[in-house]
Amino acid sequence: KILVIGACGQIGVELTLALRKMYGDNNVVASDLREEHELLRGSGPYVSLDVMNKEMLHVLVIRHNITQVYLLAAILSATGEKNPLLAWHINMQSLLNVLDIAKEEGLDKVYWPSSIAVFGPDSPKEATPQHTVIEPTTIYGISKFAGERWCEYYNHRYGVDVRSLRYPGLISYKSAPGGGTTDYAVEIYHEALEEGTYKCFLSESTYLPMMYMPDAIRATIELMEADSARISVRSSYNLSGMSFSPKEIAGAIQQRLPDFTISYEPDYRQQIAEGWPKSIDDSLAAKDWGWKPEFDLEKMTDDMLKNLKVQKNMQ
Ligand code: VAH
Repeated sequence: KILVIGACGQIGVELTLALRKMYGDNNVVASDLREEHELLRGSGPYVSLDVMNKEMLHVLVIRHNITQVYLLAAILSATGEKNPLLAWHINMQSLLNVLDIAKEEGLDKVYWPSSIAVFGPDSPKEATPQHTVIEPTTIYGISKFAGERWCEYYNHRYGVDVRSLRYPGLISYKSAPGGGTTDYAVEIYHEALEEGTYKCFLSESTYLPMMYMPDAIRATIELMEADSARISVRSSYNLSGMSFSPKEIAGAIQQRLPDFTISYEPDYRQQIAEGWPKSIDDSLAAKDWGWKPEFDLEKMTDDMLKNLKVQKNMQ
């Protein structure tokens, strides 16, 4: 059975639904600190879990016959800068709890997301390679890079089959983003429909690596389904979907909603974004397990606006 930790988060909701579709509702136990997300209600078993409580997690793994864990609970980049020590503690201890229980219980597989936030100002900005200078400058990025090192250590030393992806900024309509620097790319679609205008907290030409959630979910499942012998990276794979700037996503929206307007008021998140790559080289993911994104900015914008209109009961 699969346990999803952080199942009510932006990735967790969609990953839980996708895993339930693939493996059967009752074979995927969803858990979170928060109460069950409305989209999950009635779709399968749900338990309240604080992943920082190792004993509670261990009991849950045994009681539910868990064989795989997807750990999605984390404090993201923008929130992390407001409380660095808490972000470090939560992001690291949650991972160490899961890795150690995976080792003790001989779990089949563990999934844990890293992020393009591991790269810092000194990493190459374009087509950032899998192996390069990595000096993260946010606590979120530092915790993700340290977590990658722990994943590789538990794999090499104890044989834990842990797999990871360095997600770009993720865009989705089913669940809200959780306090990241790339959240503007989700907010802009909601505001375009509700207000007709959006005040962007990044400057207009801030290029960032991004991905539509359906691609991110498919990448996660394809990685986890791949034959273990094909996995050559046990820290975390670079993963790429598309890259765009606020100006470009605003332009794509204006093509569909001509009256939409955007203004720019960069805040503290501008500096975080400027430390990250503009684009990512994910050729190793393509080579090892056949990764190929399907959504570009145009296709994503059509899908986001179509689904948000339904969600907001608009024509
Ligand atoms: C964040 N959405 O902004 C996350 C992600 C690459 C960005 O890690 O913190």
